[in-house]
Amino acid sequence: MRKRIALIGGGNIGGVLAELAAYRELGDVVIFDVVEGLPQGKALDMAEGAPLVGTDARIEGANDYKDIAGADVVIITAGLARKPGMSRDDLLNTNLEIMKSVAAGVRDNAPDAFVIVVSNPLDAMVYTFKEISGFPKNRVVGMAGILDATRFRAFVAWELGISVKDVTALVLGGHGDTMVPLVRYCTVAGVPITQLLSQETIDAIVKRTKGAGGEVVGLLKTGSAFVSPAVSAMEMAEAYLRDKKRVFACACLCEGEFGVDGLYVGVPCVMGAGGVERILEVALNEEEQSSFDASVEHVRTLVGQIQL
Ligand code: TXD
Repeated sequence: MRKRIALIGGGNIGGVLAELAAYRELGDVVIFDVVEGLPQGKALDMAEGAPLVGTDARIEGANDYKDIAGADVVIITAGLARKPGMSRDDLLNTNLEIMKSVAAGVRDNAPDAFVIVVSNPLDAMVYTFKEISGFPKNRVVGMAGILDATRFRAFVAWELGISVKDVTALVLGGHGDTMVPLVRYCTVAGVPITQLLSQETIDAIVKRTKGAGGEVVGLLKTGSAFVSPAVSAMEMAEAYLRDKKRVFACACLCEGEFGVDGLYVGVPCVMGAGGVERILEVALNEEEQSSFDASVEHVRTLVGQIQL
């Protein structure tokens, strides 16, 4: 019996998610969107390509929440994306109203699902979903740090002319300009990058990582990054579906960890069949702690604007 993966939002990221999930045969896929025909058209197109890819996963489109019933995993990308000149926080008011309706729909139709929130502003949207759905904290997580760390890894690999597979990285805190790439914990096959790159180059990579989302928005002009976010969210979904005990930074509900209580913020966690199985509290030096605390305060201020 294949698992069932519901994608709430069938836009740029939702479409790539559907293709990844179905073509990797992670489960049967249902794409939900409010636009009539959009999820159905994308699903039909992908399903018609299945014979060449060799997947027997079912791919369906829906405009009614009853069609997500029984979903094991729900990935939420419903909401507006940035345009040039916008910050992620600028999306709060519009996407908050969307998330309220999405959270109710998922709560009422897929009450046992593991939920990955992608919509921006991420830390506020995942908090909103948790509050409205009432799902346990291990089954509600935000996709952010894994993407930011992946970008950091790519930039380091390109600079050194090495395989992207041999770079590891952690990016904590809020998903925005205050994110905290942990340079001290970034390695190339276990070798700290501080032994391989100058401080000037490292500083430039940190700066590019923080602005990476905006860099793509500025180039695309009509929307934001969608393939790397989709790949990142699918990595999380696969860790859950296949009980892989993966470790990456995600927006998790902290209840005392890292000195944070009652907020979703990017921290390292173990992800497996239990969802967010535990948060790994890594040691931060004074500078890292200060940057992390500042990022948490930014998230707290943003969440403080939410009227549920
Ligand atoms: O790292 C991260 N978390 C971010 C997240 C990385 C990149 C993009 N990030 C955010 O994801 C972005 O700022 C947006 O808030 C979401 C989705 O981005 P995407 O690029 O997929 O946006 P699209 O292409 O506009 O798709 C959004 C879809 C679109 O088809 C709408 O019709 C649909 O959402 N939508 C809804 N679906 C369900 N229910 C409701 N109410 C709804 N409203 C809009």
